[in-house]
Amino acid sequence: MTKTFQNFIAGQWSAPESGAYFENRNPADTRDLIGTFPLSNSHDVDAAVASAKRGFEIWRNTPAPARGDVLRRVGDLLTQRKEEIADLMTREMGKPLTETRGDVQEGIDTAYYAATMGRQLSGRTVPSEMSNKWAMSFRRPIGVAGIIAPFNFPLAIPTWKMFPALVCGNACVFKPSEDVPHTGHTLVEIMLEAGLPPEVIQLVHGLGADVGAPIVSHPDVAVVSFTGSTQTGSMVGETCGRMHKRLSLEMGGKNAMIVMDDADLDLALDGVLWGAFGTTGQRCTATSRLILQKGIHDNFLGKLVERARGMALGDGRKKGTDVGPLIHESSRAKVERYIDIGQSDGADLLCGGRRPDGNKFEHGFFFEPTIFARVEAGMRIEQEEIFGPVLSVIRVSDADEAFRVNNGVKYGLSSSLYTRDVNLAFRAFNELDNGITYINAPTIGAEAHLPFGGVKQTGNGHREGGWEVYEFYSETKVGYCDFSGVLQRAQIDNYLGTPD
Ligand code: UN1
Repeated sequence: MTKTFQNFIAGQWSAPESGAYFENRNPADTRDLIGTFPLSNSHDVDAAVASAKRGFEIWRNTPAPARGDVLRRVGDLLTQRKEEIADLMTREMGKPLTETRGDVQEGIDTAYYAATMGRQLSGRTVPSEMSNKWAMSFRRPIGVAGIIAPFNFPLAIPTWKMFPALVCGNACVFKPSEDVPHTGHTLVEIMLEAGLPPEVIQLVHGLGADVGAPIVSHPDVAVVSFTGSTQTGSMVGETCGRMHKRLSLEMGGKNAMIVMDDADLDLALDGVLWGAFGTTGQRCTATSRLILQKGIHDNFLGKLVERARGMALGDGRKKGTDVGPLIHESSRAKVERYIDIGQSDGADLLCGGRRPDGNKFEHGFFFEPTIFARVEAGMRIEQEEIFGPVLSVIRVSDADEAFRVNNGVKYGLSSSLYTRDVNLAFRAFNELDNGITYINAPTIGAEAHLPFGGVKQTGNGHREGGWEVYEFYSETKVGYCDFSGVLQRAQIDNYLGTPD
């Protein structure tokens, strides 16, 4: 019997207003139906936001260390259920169990970090210009936060967004990606079990146009956090700009790994395979460009193609699988369009570029790890985000050219440089236009307690993770207390330093 899941609105598991549901199927085998989930609409969003406003009133008055304690219990429950969650996540999303375990672990780390932040939401106390007067800043919660999450990190990314929002005292209206609703459901179940007051979290399943858009434009949603495509991010940004909402955007990437002639090539080889084909290339931090210095170009490329050909495609729940399926037929069709574009623009297809043969792949959205060589800076496969297992290799003469190529795209999430030259490594930190630069490690692998985000069209200046995100989810307030008992004018109105 197919299981039917519900929204969690106003403290109850409830059916959507429409009465309609969508199917959630396993991308490795679409015969496997995981369950049906609500196709919600703006009526459900309205009910969720109204309830979240009530939840906010309770939660904002709960001391931050106590809010942090709830997150600590969330971390404990995620730890207990790690294997089970990893399994259900692989079933609905496709990446191998080794990766979904990592995804859960990122959520656990984020929970424990958030728990400690409940005791560290600090402001500053500074001297006043006047005697017998205090001046200080502190942080207040904002209100109802709209949380719109992508499919590729079904657990970690919602936790990046919601845990800091909650520790700061906000209530959340959460829309998981319609591709991974089971993970979203499980996360909310755990948050409730950990003791989060029910109206502080609302779960609304459904499609972007029906649920995401009404969350973003709801006048009582004060702050929005969105991870997804740059195209959708622009729409979210327009609405939030018009309505003067606080907004954090995490969008596309076209991340490059640079390998210099002096690099440890075996290390770089392991790095690029993991960076390019891990999560089937569906990370915003994925390595989608490989910039090779001319001295090692041919040798490195030869070894890389051999290793890529040897990667095991398959069901992520089976032992030995290196690369799972893509999330959708439409994602695979997009990858295929880019294979055509790459070839007609004159790049050399060295391996992959096709669906794998064989019965075991018949019912899933599999695609072979693909490498294009002779890619020129400026080609579409070098500029545009493909979000699949496609790596474009560019040959360069020296570090200056490599850095120029790295910076010559509209995105700026992460970059990576393999070298033994410490001077060049520090130049890279300065000169590569990305939010994150790795030395001797691939473009993926951001840690939960450091700020995560990118420059240019990857983001809008905010960061997730680390200490910075706590500023995003809270408002600075300044308090002055004058205990002199007389009217003291501020320095600007009473300046002693200049003669009349
Ligand atoms: C993403 O790709 O959407 O850096 C997030 C990493 C992860 C997070 C990636 N920790 O690979």
